[in-house]
Amino acid sequence: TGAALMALTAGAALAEGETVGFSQIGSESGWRAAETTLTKSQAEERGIQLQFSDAQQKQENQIAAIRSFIAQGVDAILLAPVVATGWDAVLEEAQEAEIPVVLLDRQVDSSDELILTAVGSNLVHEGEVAGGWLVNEVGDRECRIVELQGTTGSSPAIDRKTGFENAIKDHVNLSIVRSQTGDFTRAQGKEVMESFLQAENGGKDICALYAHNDDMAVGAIQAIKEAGLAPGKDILVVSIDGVPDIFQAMAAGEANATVELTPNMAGPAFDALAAYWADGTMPEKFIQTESKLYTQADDPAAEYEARKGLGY
Ligand code: GZL
Repeated sequence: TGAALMALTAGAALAEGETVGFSQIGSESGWRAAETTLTKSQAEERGIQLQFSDAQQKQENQIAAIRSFIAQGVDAILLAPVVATGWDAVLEEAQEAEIPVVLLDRQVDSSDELILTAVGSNLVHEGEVAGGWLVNEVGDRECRIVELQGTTGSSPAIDRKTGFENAIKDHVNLSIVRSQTGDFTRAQGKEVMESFLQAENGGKDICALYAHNDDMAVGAIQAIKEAGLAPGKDILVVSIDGVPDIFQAMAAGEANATVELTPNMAGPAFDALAAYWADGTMPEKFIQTESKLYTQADDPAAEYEARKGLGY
């Protein structure tokens, strides 16, 4: 919850003088911006020198940044991998240089021998929670669903789709009739939703939108309104992240449910690194953050207040 996020610095393990390179995907969503803000503030709190690189959502820029961190001889590398494949070579180079790599918020297909640990949510579970909410909400009613997928080839796009499909597979009245990537951004979420609305009888044949993140849902909500329909009523809206703007939409009755993803991935990452630097303590290979469902019944206006200004 918002309060938990505010307790970030409680018990922050110090690591005076260490230098960490952070290869961040970009700033494609409000959630990503919050993760960057919190990583920088956590580094500050702990006396860590952070070298920050924004890859503009391009894997080649991330690989170049990691190589430059290796050349600099940093004490650790944080990597939020834009896609799941293509990391073996550069992760082997980091291992050769004996620089520990910690993954944030997304997974890679490479062997986990090549990373110190990965901090993130159970992405399949998030999709299952979102799908489970919709199953309960519609009951036996026929429900044609459109899906806005995250960045193609990213672990959240793959796993959130799997989880949602797991949740609805035994309910023949629910079906995904259109599914396309909106690349986790508001602009593309709006654009793709406009095409879904046109293709589905002006949106009259759409019962629900499942968006892999809130930013695409917020863009889609705009498109639904411009099509003369009521988001949250004519078309149910369920998404993932828990950014302030989705709570604002919920409070206005324009969105129905979100699965919260904490943007504080750096806290657990820096804690694991502090222990590793101190005495070689090896963390678990996956440090899971919690996923919590919020609906209109959970005082969305208060949740908005608790999160706004946290760097989203
Ligand atoms: C999920 C994370 C996703 C967020 C999006 O762990 O990688 O990336 O859900 C962001 O908002 O673009």
